[in-house]
Amino acid sequence: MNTTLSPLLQTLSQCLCPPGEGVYTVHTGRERRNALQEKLFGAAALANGQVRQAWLDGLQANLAQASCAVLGIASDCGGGIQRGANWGPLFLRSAMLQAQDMPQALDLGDVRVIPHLLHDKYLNTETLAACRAALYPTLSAEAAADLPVAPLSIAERVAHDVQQALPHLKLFMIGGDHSVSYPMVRTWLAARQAGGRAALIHFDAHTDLLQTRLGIDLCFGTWTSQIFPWLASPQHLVQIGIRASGRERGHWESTFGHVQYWSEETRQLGAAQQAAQICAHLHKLGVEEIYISYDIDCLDQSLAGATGTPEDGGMTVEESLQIIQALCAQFTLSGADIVEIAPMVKAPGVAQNEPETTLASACALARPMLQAMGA
Ligand SMILES: [Mn+2]
Repeated sequence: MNTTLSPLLQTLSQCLCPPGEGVYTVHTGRERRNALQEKLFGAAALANGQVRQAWLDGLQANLAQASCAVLGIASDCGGGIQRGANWGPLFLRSAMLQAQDMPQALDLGDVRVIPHLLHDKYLNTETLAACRAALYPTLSAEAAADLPVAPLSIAERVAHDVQQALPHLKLFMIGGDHSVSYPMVRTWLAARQAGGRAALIHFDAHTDLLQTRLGIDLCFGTWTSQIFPWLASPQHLVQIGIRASGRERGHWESTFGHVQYWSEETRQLGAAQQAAQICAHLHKLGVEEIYISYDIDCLDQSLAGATGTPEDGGMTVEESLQIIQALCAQFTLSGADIVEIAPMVKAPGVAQNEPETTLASACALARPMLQAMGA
């Protein structure tokens, strides 16, 4: 065993669980989890209760060589209109395993999620102690004292420790409501010391630029505004696909000083032209490396109805792919996520064939991103 990875493997074994277990369940929904784990670890491991050991063995054997890894964050505690994105990691993984031409990356597993928690900073001492005792029962209170308990805090610890031990390992995260992108992007940027070479590309129907929502500064509607302090300049954030906003584009751009491309503009301009414009903007800033955060509601609701806030007038999969492929050809994609897939949600008046339509769209978007990250 590679002993330099021992501390990281310990963090992962404490903070994560096997793929599909991020939604904590004793009974309800078990069959979906079992179907995924049977595909990943085999029927014998499942029947003999050896999934956890098989998962840990796989991490130990493959972590040092992997160039890209999948991480699930099955938390929708940061959502607020219609929950259900907690099932995104399980369903999208199953769809990706079924898609024949999907590149397969090492699966780190899921963040352990207490579904009532968001971030440790919102918790009092008693709750922190009680949740540490629940998540880390074999450790003394002293030994568990610095371990995180809420999903965003656990994700931040995992992303940080992965980055420290394996700086070349690129993470592809599956959410989760959009708040789960915050710890991933923040860690990704911190590792690059807010250098001017790193930019965040945010695909979404919504700006997610509120500074707080009902007093909460880390949630699906605010996470992007909280990223600004970590960017080299506001220009290092590019938002694409925006259309459902209480304010005009000019309001957001003048408030924050970044660039937005609304979906209407992309449609008029054409995706190829739009991609060229975005790439030119990034080249001018000296950007070399990008993180793509893709909220599935960037797509038109006919292509992604299984999500909390579907919107019409959105991008097509092909338009998105043209832009993603152009970006990946000209810049190093070193982190990415796809969030807000809520497979149990069926918005009224949206596509009939759900969640299959949304999952097929998400697979098509994930494919080039995983390829670009070396999966
Ligand atoms: Mn979003």
